[in-house]
Amino acid sequence: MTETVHETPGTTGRGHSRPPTRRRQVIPHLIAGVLAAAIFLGVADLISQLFGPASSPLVSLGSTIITLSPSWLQDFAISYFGSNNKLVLYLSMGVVGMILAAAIGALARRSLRLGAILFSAVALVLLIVVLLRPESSPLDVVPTLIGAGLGLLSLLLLSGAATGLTRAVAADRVDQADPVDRDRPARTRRASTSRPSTEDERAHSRRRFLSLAAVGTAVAAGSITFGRSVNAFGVGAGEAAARLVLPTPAVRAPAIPAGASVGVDGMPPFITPNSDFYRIDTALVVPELSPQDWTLRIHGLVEEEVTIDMTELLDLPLEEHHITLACVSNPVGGDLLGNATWLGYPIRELLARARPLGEADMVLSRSIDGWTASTPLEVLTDEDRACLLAVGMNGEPLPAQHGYPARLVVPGLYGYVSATKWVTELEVTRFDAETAYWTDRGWDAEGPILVASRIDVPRPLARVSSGEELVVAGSAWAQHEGIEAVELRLDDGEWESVELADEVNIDTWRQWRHTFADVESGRHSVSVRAINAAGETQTDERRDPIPNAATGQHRIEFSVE
Ligand SMILES: Nc1nc2c(c(=O)[nH]1)N[C@H]1C(S)=C(S)[C@@H](COP(=O)(O)O)O[C@H]1N2
Ligand SMILES: [Mo]
Repeated sequence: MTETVHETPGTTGRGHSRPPTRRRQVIPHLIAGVLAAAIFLGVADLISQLFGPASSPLVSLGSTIITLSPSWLQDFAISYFGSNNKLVLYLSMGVVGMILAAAIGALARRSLRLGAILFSAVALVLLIVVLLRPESSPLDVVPTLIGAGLGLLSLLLLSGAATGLTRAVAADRVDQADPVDRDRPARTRRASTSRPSTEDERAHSRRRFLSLAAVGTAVAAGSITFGRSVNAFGVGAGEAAARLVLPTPAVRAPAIPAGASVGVDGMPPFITPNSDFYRIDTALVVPELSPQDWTLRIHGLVEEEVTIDMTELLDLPLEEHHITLACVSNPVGGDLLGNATWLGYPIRELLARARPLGEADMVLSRSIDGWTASTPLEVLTDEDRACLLAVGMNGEPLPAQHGYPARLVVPGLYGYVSATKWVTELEVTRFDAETAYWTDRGWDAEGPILVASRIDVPRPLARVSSGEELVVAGSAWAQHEGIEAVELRLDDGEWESVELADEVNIDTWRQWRHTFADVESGRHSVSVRAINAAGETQTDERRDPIPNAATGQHRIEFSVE
């Protein structure tokens, strides 16, 4: 690789001569850059499975982006992409990464050394990102080093082959079709004054580039497919089930009565299956915590520090409760909430063992990956509230994404201030002494759930046949307060009270339905509002989720034809 690419014909700055050709000539170099980057990140992501999650440059970069993102961006990602927000993050990283890699490939065409230096600089930045992760250890640089080495080698090989390819093609074209180019300085004429390449030589350089690119594509695709990042999306519920055997509950939750569902097609089931349960957290890779290694430490403003392990926890009289979890970032009409039967031990009992001091007013729960939530002590010690240290969800051990092996579930508070997954620590403290992850990013420190409701049927913009009855159905929730009534309004008409499904308890959502007879043909809208057991009506004032939940009434449009 002695000649740099700008010395070859057809690539010097004659803007008018053959732009389409020049553009085509750059393509193999763009491919070289993208493949080299894909091999780098893919191989590192694959090897990272032998080390901790932070050892994958993709994971560490993604986690760093999440930590450094301004609050509005995180809020936007959660509200608009919901449980898919991590997929969107990876895809955006992929697009930006590809553009950067293609640019490095294009530069490597001008100067292979420059390309290699830029590639190494990016690798160095990623090494630093890996090292700066709180959960990484020095050994975690190994996958990035190996990946970067292979990526750099690929860049050199592929760029070299791409140069060979474009030179062979260009040399012919210059000699045969572009006499004007002959008056360029001698240095750049070298290739054009040489004899035209033979058909054989051209075929050879094409084969060389294509076979290298094919091998590169296979390595990149294979390592990405079996790498850590892709597999992090596939962690299922079944896997955890095999690793922990739940005891029989000492207190069973009452069976769900048939009347808890309104029985309308298109309504979500009253109990959300684990596989459909929304997932929101800052963990790009689900923390892996084995039940044998798990402990929960209760400390801080307590008379006695308490630590409990999984064997002890499973020996305690566990209780089952139906509780609907909700995310503060849920937009009006959104689906960032789910209802499950949780199995766990009352947190109040564990706190009673530690005996909080009189000045304490908050519990800062912390997960294995350092995320924190601030929950009022008063809520956690409430005799009438099933605040759980949960190990089971709908009859199974917690799925990995939902906090395996143990998490908190608190009726009546949004998840961000209470539902710590992979929980390992409860620090008894004060609101004026410490703040939690989202509080530091502008969200309310306490986060009680507001009364809310949603129309599930018909879907927005549905077409309903005239002559049939119009059935409208949905969900309403005001956890730990209870739903008193739900009202609907067709177009700008009067609010009408609708039929409620049976109340299972005040901690779960409640389904409702209504039938409108004789709705005229044409476009219509229907709005919903709920009233909680304290008599508060869901406001129609629209407000963003930050700092303590979106407000406004869900309204959908549909047409009768
Ligand atoms: N460790 C940890 N726990 C967490 C979070 C998190 O980012 N990290 N997010 C919280 C938020 S914002 C919500 S809404 C709930 C969601 O729980 P789920 O993913 O099981 O539905 O988990 C909470 N627990
Ligand atoms: Mo949330």
